[in-house]
Amino acid sequence: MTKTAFITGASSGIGRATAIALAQSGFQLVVTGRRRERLEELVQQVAPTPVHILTFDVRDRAATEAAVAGLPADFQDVAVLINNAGGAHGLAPIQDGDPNDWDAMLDGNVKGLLNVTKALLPGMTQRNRGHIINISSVAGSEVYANGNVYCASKAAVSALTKGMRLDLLAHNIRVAEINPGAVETEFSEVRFKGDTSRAASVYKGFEPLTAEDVADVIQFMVTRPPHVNIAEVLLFPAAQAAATTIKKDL
Ligand code: 8X3
Repeated sequence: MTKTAFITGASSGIGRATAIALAQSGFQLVVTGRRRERLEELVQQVAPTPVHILTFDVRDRAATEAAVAGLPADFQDVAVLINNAGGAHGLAPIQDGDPNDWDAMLDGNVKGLLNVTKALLPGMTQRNRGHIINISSVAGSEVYANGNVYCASKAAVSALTKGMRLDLLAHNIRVAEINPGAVETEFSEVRFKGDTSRAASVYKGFEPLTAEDVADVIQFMVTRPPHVNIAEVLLFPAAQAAATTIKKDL
């Protein structure tokens, strides 16, 4: 039977690239996001892979539960969950931080991941099978100046990954995290609220990872045999040695 992968935040970046990679590996997909048009384009791109689109905000627990409860029968047995939705909002000293940005990061990156996971776990625990990949970040293990709440949200994702792995062991559910460094996606545009030149400057002078580079590794992680769990991956571009140590030729 075709396995189903459920990918949050699939309308762009790492989520979208992962959806394409997993379709190539023979998975059928549930793709979620807030931008239906973008998800419909993705469906065209991966045709003839069967895809079910869900548009809901992971921060809305009731909407998340309703979306998962309403999955068509063919898509209900989710084998792989990619918790990708999330992002950074602002990059400012804590004293200048906008509490609305803090809410967006803590509600989206942390509680959103919990909402989606909670909705899918009854099926996985009943089946005694599942594989969950959380997209965390180098920011989950390294705090950098002005990263404060974003780093805290990713530290929470990394802690939750370890906690989930312990708690779900009894149900044969593999839980893992991938922690990318600099990946050129819409990440910085969102962080800098649409300031495209500031966003572009983050990736100037070196070759950052692409969303496809990250998706390649996720594809490898989820296609290992059932007795193998690649529990943690720290993925940097070759020019990066730590969160804020990047060799740039400017
Ligand atoms: C994205 C990488 O270094 O901007 O999580 O935190 S970083």
